Amino acid sequence: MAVKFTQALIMLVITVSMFAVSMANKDWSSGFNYTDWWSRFGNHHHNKTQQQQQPKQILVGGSEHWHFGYNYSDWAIKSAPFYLNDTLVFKFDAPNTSTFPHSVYMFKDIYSFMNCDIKRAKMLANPTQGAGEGFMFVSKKWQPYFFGCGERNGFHCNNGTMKFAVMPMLRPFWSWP
Ligand SMILES: *[C@@H]1O[C@H](CO)[C@@H](O)[C@H](O)[C@H]1NC(C)=O
Ligand SMILES: *[C@@H]1O[C@H](CO)[C@@H](O)[C@H](O)[C@H]1NC(C)=O
Ligand SMILES: *[C@@H]1O[C@H](CO)[C@@H](O)[C@H](O)[C@H]1NC(C)=O
Ligand SMILES: *[C@@H]1O[C@H](CO)[C@@H](O)[C@H](O)[C@H]1NC(C)=O
Ligand SMILES: *[C@@H]1O[C@H](CO)[C@@H](O)[C@H](O)[C@H]1NC(C)=O
Ligand SMILES: *[C@@H]1O[C@H](CO)[C@@H](O)[C@H](O)[C@H]1NC(C)=O
Ligand SMILES: [Cu+2]
Repeated sequence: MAVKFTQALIMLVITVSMFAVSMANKDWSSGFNYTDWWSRFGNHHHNKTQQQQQPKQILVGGSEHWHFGYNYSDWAIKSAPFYLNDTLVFKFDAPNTSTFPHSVYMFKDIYSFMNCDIKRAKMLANPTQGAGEGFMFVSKKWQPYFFGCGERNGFHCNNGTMKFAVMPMLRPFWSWP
């Protein structure tokens, strides 16, 4: 009985110390060191962390690019959060005899977005501007953005799920340059 208890205790100590070693190897464990933690405000440490916080380029739809029938609202929810100054990249091939044209519009408000009311939207990219590197849009303002395809007078937007909204967030304050 006592022997088993000692064995169990030794196992526990070994397990805990292994855990402690693996904790020590992780960068985030330094978060418990308050001296270190405060220095994050000072901008001279944690270069790696700061690099991860730089604005990013986000390919709309991922490998799906920008096409009819992919659920971009779903994609946007799964790809959140988006941050200020992040770049959204819309890629769509220039139309030819076998492919349909697409475009990028920005709706003025949530109502025109919900109804895919192209008349109350501004064209950002015409059907040829998604070729090559794609069309790039930088979300510079802290406001919701409503995107949709403008082709077929809103049909791609309404029936092809080619629409999504993003609300860029402010970056965590300790990562400001
Ligand atoms: C806490 O972090 C500071 C700065 O990185 C370091 O100088 C100090 O030795 C650390 N203290 C402990 C207890 O690890
Ligand atoms: C941050 O890291 C990059 C490369 O990883 C390096 O070029 C740069 O000098 C570093 N900046 C600071 C302030 O350490
Ligand atoms: C697209 O995805 C959203 C969010 O997941 C969902 O609410 C919506 O019903 C989907 N639309 C279609 C047409 O499947
Ligand atoms: C976004 O970029 C602009 C100009 O490039 C800059 O003035 C602004 O401070 C940036 N905002 C954020 C939150 O990074
Ligand atoms: C039309 O464009 C698509 C996508 O770029 C390409 O795969 C296809 O071969 C093109 N078709 C014609 C007839 O040019
Ligand atoms: C396409 O969208 C319109 C407008 O929202 C709607 O009335 C129509 O039923 C939709 N058609 C299909 C096939 O989803
Ligand atoms: Cu389209």
